[in-house]
Amino acid sequence: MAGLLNISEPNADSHAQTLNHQNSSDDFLASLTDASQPTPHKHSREEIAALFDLPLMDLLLQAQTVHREHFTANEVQISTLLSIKTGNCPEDCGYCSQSGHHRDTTKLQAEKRIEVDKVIAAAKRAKNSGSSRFCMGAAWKHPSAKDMPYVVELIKEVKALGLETCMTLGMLDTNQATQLADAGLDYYNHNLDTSRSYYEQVVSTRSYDERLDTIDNVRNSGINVCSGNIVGMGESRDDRIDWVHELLKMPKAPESIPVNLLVPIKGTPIGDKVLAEGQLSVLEWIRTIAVSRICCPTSYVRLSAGRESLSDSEQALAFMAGANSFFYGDKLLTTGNSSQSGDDRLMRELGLTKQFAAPRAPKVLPVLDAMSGHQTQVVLAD
Ligand code: SAM
Ligand code: DTB
Ligand code: SF4
Repeated sequence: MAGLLNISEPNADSHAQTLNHQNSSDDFLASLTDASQPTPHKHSREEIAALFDLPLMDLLLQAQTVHREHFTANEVQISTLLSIKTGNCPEDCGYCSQSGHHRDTTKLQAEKRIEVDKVIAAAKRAKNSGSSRFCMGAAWKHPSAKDMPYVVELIKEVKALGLETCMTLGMLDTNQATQLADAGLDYYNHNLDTSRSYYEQVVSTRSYDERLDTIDNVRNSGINVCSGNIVGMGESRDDRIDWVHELLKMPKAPESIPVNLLVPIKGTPIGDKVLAEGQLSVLEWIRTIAVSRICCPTSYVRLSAGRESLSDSEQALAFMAGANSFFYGDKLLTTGNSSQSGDDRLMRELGLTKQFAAPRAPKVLPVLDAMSGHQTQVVLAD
């Protein structure tokens, strides 16, 4: 039965669908968007694999159609990144320029925490350039007790500019997640990066379950979850399928899914291997975006690291695949990004418009007690 795939539909009465590559994209799409289904369709691993196997144009068509059912077409959310503490990270992530384990070979210049004023100045520039979200990243295993007042202050100050806030600071316990939520943090980025089975080829200083625990703590605190991957680290398609499946095993798919294309950094174990052996086809990254879009229809899917090396046409295909967010600004954390002027031109050529910021209110608000003249705090209900 060449060209035929069996796709089981777990939410329906055990009926199996047969998907013909040639002509049944519409039927399959209808099954994904059927309004009679009470809960969003959770794809099985077999279904995810079948999506990856589709002819590219069928996959892109489905992804773009699903995208338009849930989002305003041609509108993109844009975020600007800033590294607030760079390098000397105790973790040994094999792709990362910031790991202290690779510092002799990457020669990355480590930097201490950036002062609050400098972060605010960068956030103002991001806002003036049209970004709706400001993402702050720190090369920590986890924030220490003395880092918490600093990051809480950053969240409050950046929100006061009318920007959405995102942070990525490594592992968080429940108490830390609550503190960030109370300050009004909108998103927390914590990537699974790859499948559970490939994870040990990528990092040895922490476990996949520790990663999932932090994601749970973030979700339970009420902060939106941002969790994505890296494509092109030498993982197989099965690993990419397993990664999508992990997102669907969560109680709720992440609200934001950054799909990074590996930036191979000289001096990192994975970067050196990929530079020697060759990079994965960009089309496989585009497939991963499309499958993420179809399986997580209400999540923002973000073009993340790796855009600098891509042509306009490759990026256009990624938007066709359902991506609706990207990092804006000339720098990511330690590596370059597509230039802002180049991105403005590309958005004009593609007819894309920027989404406005919608930051959530902080849960804890400072108020002045009129009787005593002292500042106090009120905790807002959810
Ligand atoms: N230390 C925090 C952590 O690991 O969660 C936050 C910063 S870390 C740099 C954020 C993410 O950037 C990583 O999880 C990884 O997915 C991505 N990243 C880092 N280096 C990359 C590279 N060379 N190419 C592509 N993505 C990369
Ligand atoms: C994510 O998934 N990608 C961004 C953001 N989250 C923090 C980081 C990309 C980093 C790329 C390598 C660098 O600039 O160091
Ligand atoms: Fe540290 Fe994050 Fe880089 Fe891993 S990815 S080495 S945790 S900064």
